[in-house]
Amino acid sequence: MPKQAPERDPAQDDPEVGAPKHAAAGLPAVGHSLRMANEQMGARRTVATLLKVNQHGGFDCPGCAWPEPDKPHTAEFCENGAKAVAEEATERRITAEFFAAHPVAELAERSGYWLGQQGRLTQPVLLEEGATHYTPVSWERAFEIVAEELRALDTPDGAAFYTSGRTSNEAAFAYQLFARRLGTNNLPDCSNMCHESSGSALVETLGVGKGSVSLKDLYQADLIIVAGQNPGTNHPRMLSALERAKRAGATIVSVNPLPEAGLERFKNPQQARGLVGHGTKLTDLFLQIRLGGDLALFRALNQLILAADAVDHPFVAEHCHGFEEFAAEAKSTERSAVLAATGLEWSQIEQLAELVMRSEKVIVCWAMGLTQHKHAVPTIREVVNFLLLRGNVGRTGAGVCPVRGHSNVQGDRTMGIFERPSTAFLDALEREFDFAPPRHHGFDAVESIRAMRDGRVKVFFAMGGNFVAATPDTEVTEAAMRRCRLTVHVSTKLNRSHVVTGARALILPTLGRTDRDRTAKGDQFVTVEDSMGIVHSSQGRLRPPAPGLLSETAIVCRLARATLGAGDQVPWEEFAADYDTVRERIARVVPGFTDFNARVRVPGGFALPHGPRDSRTFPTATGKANFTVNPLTAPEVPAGRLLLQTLRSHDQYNTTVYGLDDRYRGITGGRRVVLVNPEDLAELGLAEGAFVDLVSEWHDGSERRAPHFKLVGYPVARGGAAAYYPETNVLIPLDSTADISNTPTSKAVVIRFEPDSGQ
Ligand SMILES: Nc1nc2c(c(=O)[nH]1)N[C@H]1C(S)=C(S)[C@@H](COP(=O)(O)OP(=O)(O)OC[C@H]3O[C@@H](n4cnc5c(=O)[nH]c(N)nc54)[C@H](O)[C@@H]3O)O[C@H]1N2
Ligand SMILES: Nc1nc2c(c(=O)[nH]1)N[C@H]1C(S)=C(S)[C@@H](COP(=O)(O)OP(=O)(O)OC[C@H]3O[C@@H](n4cnc5c(=O)[nH]c(N)nc54)[C@H](O)[C@@H]3O)O[C@H]1N2
Ligand SMILES: [Mo]
Repeated sequence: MPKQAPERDPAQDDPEVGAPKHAAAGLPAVGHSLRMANEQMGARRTVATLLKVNQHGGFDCPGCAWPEPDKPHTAEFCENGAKAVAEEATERRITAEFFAAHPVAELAERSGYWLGQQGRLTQPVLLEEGATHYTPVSWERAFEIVAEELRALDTPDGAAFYTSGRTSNEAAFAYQLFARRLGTNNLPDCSNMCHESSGSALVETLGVGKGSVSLKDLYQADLIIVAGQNPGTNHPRMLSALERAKRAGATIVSVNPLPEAGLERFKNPQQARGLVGHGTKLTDLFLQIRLGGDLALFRALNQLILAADAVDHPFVAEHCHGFEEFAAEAKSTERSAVLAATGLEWSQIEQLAELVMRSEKVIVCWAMGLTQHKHAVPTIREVVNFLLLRGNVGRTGAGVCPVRGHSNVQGDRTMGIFERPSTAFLDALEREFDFAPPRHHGFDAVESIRAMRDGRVKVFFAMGGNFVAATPDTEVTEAAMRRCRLTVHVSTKLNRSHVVTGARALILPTLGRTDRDRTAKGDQFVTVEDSMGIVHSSQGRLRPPAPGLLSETAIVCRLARATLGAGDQVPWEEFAADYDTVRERIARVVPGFTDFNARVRVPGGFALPHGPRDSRTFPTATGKANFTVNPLTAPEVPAGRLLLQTLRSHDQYNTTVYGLDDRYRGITGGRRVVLVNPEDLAELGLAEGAFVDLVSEWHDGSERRAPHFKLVGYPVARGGAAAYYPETNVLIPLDSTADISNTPTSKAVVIRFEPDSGQ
């Protein structure tokens, strides 16, 4: 039997600190995942569900976007995938009685962990203006209310339509079409806080904002550099791929301010030797870089490659643009600036440069450690320079590998969830559906918050996610949300964003990945695109948590009909009943999806075309791969201050907290910890174990405070600190964003410590 949700709300947690681990997965991971799954789902459902994860004909794991191998293992899931599944397939339910018993004001006092533990949402609920409680509402009435509020707007740009990256291709396509039929490109998404910097840098330099490698490339690489990523926790199945690459002879380098257990050693839970042995040593060279030092590191590598004339001249001559300007800048790189920015020894950088020059085929993988900095876009552009120099793009075993987060975040963007859609995409939409889509750009996530704060956006609609907990400057964001006329959340589980509401609010419960989706036309499946551009199907088999629950696609289509009227030319009813009809339209609008319905039915799916990878064609402004000039910058931190990065613990999925432990880092029973190098603590005259407030400082003189964090001495690179998100989002100023991509600088906030205010 599944366990009941906890009564107590452990909001004021009391973390304990033990020794960090040096290997990831293995038997403890298996035990841990099964225990959590069992608590939420009970034994029978656990077995039935976990065996269907990532299998051909099964459902796509709602965890991360790491691709599935051609021949999946019987249990192609990982500890954290199992937790993501258990979170969704839980047997716990939120019913009308729950909302009757808990006023919204009380729910707003609860922790996100407690809200998430209450179970699956089972019926639409409405918070009327001035009301204290959510009460049940019919689907028809719910759609009417949204339609009423949308029609009452002076301009369609008074609404914002957010998407979190779990939404299927079919739902995403229908959703963006609805927003554009209405007349707005206000389609912010979680990507704005995530890999937007990667997209910005890659589109400019290579012409495609996606990774250029497949799993096969990883298996064949000579050298894999993993920079700014913690796969042991966030992409555990990537460790199997790294292990396989390693066995085939690859060298692995990790670049990180933290020694992350998963990158040190891996005990593959799918193999006997992984369960009982010492596991495979993964990292050959660990560069413990300072926060934000990566641009300097790659600049220095490029300088060394140029100095040794180890450049792939034929590739550069034939396929690249801007080499001379880039080379002149790179050659001028000052060693002292590199050492200050990276905190590394020059000999370590030389060692990596030698590895690079000995390797035919090089891949760079990265995630949030690179994308969430002020200079994230130039940093990633410099990574591209680095790969182009030696012809490491469009060659087997080589390329760029931005590792995506949410399981369909890449697909959502392919489907047009973007506030700055391309002209080609809008033209195709116009041709297919015979209307004039809005051409002016919409708001991204940060701009949407500003617009809500200033009263320009009055209706906020979210397709999944947890907007107020995932975005920066929590107090500002929550106040902005409260200024809305109407806030609507399509969700599987209760979260913070549902209890920080506009004048009116709706929660619309929906089916998740694991649930059976049956319409009048029979069982439906959806499709997703993984981090490597493979599109495949996903079909849940579990009985939905309640009768009458609608899929995301059905919700969008019914809302569109209610808002746009029966005369609208888009066949919304047909879309909602038969997803093949949505896929037919996608095939005609989105490049690479020809014959979509047939090809996606082939087990394993199909790969989307990728010019740079497939044929070294670069659809950029110059028609070539662009070298770029990226002046060397690094974060500036005043004396007595540290640079804080906000990251994930092992027991969370973004804003969803599964538990209060961070096993690999040796933290148990709490989340309000801040990891600091013991030498920095000594210099600041602070003791490990003491409680402090974190106070962030911003250019305009404003300060933000996160009270009551336990100081943990930890081997982080000097000058930096690390603490978990979302507790620390309150510290990140709304205007502190990356140049060009406008991504919040979640990995770079200047802080100081003050005595615990005990709040
Ligand atoms: N279990 C689980 N899986 C997840 C998620 C989850 O929350 N839980 N989230 C999903 C999502 S949406 C995403 S985007 C991904 C996130 O995956 P990650 O990017 O791995 O997530 P973070 O915890 O933010 O870790 C950032 C890593 O970068 C390092 N880092 C920070 N700053 C720097 C820097 O300046 N330079 C370098 N070189 N390294 C740096 C940190 O020490 C840390 O190891 O994971 C996805 N998968
Ligand atoms: N400080 C700081 N802030 C960050 C980050 C950071 O590293 N540091 N990382 C950023 C990143 S990389 C990301 S991607 C964002 C994440 O931002 P979001 O995507 O907005 O947040 P999640 O926590 O992933 O959303 C979880 C919620 O999604 C809902 N949900 C789950 N499954 C489904 C489903 O199938 N359908 C629907 N409709 N709803 C579902 C549940 O209600 C759950 O509570 O946060 C960003 N914020
Ligand atoms: Mo993400």
